[in-house]
Amino acid sequence: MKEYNHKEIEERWQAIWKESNLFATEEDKDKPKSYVLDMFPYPSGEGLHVGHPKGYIATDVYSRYKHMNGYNVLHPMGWDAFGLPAEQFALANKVHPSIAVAKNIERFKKQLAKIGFNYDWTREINTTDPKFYKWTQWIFKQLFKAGLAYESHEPINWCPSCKTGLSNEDLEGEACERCGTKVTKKPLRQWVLRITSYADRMLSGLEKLDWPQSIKESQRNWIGKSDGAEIDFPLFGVTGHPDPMHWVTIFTTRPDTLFGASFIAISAELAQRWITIGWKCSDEIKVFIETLLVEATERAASYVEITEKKGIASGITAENPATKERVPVWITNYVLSGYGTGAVMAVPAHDERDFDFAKKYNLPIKRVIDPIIPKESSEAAVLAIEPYRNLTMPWTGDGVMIDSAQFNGLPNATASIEITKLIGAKMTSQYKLKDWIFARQRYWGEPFPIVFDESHTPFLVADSELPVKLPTVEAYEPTETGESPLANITHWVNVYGHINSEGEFETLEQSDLRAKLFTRETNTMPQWAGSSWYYLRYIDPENDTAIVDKEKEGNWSPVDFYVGGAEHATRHLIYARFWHKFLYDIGVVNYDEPFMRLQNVGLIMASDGRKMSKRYGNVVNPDDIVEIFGADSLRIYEMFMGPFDQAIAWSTDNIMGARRLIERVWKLKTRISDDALLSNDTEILLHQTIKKVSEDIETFGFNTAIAQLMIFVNHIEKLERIQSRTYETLLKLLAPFAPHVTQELWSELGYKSELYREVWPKFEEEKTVSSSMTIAVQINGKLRDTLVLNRDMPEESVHTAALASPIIQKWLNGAEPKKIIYVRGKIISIVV
Ligand code: ANZ
Repeated sequence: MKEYNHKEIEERWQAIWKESNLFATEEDKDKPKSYVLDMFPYPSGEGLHVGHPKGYIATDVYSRYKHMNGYNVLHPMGWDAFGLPAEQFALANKVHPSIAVAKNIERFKKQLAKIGFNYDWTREINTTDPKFYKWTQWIFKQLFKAGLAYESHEPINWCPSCKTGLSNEDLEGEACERCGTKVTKKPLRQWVLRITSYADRMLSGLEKLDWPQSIKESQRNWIGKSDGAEIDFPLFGVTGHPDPMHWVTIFTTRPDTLFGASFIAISAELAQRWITIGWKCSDEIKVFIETLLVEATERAASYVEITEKKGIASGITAENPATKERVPVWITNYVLSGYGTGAVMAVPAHDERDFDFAKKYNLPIKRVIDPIIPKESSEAAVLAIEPYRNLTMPWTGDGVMIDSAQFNGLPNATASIEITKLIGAKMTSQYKLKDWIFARQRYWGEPFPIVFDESHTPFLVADSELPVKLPTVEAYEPTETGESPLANITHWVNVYGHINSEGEFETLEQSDLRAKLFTRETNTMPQWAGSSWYYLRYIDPENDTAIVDKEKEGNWSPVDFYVGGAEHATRHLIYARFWHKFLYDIGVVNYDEPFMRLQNVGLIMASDGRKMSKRYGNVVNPDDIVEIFGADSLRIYEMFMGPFDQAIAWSTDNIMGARRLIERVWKLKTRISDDALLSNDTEILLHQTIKKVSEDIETFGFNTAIAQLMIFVNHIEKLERIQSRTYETLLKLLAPFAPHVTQELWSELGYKSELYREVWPKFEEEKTVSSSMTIAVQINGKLRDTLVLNRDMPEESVHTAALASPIIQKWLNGAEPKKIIYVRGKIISIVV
């Protein structure tokens, strides 16, 4: 028998498949579709390690399975190649980023090719290709036209090491997510996208998505919606002329505590604004406000929390709309200016921050909610409530209303609604989500389709001039100042042109009488831009007139199954959903969510338990594994390692297990025969195996699918002859996992066809359950024999069968049974 030579087999079939274009996407109108997508990689200079392909193998198995089940499959691949990592690699290696990227892509592709993926490479995309980023720029234009892109000069996160501004999503705590440097705040001119306009729809849209709960929860927390009310408190004693302010609006999530509000706390920024509109306060207050503002800036720059709450009474009072009582307005450092209205009704009895502040400045603390003590509570439980009752601690939980006029006795949740109604407060929501800082002061990104006139008014560049290409330059180091390196490239920055009838910029010859000087926007887009819509481009990668043809989009979208790292829970997956919803609103796409089902890939750790990284010298290169063990072994091993979404350490030893499974299947081919009979138990196990493998691939339970295949191989290995149909079914079931060796064996059986185009085996539910039962036979309490009988056999026949057994007859030795007890389906006990 020929030896299993993985190298020869894999290289040969890969060449055949490439030549015959086997994996070209089919668009057969009569078939259902399955769009299976990997999070596309950033082609790093380090190449792939064995952890990278885990997700790709999974989508490959899944999409092959779908194909064999009669689906049109779209399974594409591309490159997310803009951004800091590529630029830093290029700087370190003194090559231009475009050259580095091209090289790295070539290397990645070679590595991927060896693993035998069914990618349709004719649809490959690259975010740095001008033909691609033309459409990224086009989307920015639509956002701008819709009023969703605006310029801002607010202080933003600045990484002193990467020398660029960053969005909140780019931080890990207070540090730059890329390099770990603590970020500072720096005022910079920025483009910002109004992602907050989509906050509500991004929340409600989560409901219909088949995503891991943990990812949905991360998104909910990131969006951070708080429902509450805005309540106006009329102001008194505001000095200044003409009357500067008549009321202050506070945001609260707890209208139920209104009767317990004992002062109003406002931010220094709001106090400052009051001064600007005419409030005449004392110099002491002015100085205090100044101090708070300076401290706030310092804190923001170094990301420290407030250590000590501080405040000053403003001399103004505010009237509680429910009680008509007047309470003092304090200017404090603990109310944030960027959240809610920058003003709070302080309820020290029920809020910790207000409590601390009230204690420090001796302000009244008024309880309005009493904790509920269940009747049968222990003495200890009753005692535990004491500190809340005697005002040594704030009670922040639920309870029953007290000292709140007509609301007394109500549960506080009910009171919340009733009190809001009573005073006619406006129900509103606040979000933690901030608008998306959408500009980077770096070279390697998409240029903006924006020019400015001499008064710094921005104009969109006309579609006919897209893409605005990134100029090829020698030096592209970032600057200290926060100015993009593009700013120094004067021949690119300065452009002559005019504003056409549509209000957009078009270039003209300098000599043209209509031509005026404009300057290009020199920031570039963040690395998340291209990945926010790339999946649409695979559907129609060559389209020159639209980002995607809407009918084609309708045929393939949404992505049915998206697989990638859990670290994208809030960044990429928030941004892409935002853009997609916007594209839906402007009629570019047919459905308002991009990714219906999402699955996280668990990391493959190095055998030392750490992350695989060149830094630690613990990287395993898939090329080596493919060389020694074969791609099919690598594929089976990675799918068998453990539950798909869990992090598991690599073990080169364990790959032998996968290899052995293949070798055993390989050897079985000598035992197949056309006229071998299919025994009952083999048939049952076969149907069970088809069922289990199918269901497990659907649910990404690959490890248990392979375990089932192993059980099946164990079983048929014991047979002298294997029915060829059975062996063929085994090959089909194994094909998505080990496409090369199964194809080889398939063709050795004489088939000219591709297994990829074969029909996935079907199981019959009735045949997955055994029709027999195993009965233990005891004589006087001792096990003497076991019988395999038909499951439906009546009790009498079971008796007869037991007594007829030669072994039992021997043990009975002619004795007459006194009693026979039968426990259905289990045991028959004979007493003599
Ligand atoms: C009265 C009150 C009573 C409150 C009570 C809480 C408990 P989340 O859930 O994070 O949205 N708040 C409102 N704006 C603020 C600001 N700019 N800076 C600091 N605190 C602010 O928190 C909402 C609550 O935080 C609001 O509800 C308000 O205090 C405070 F027993 O109003 B509450």
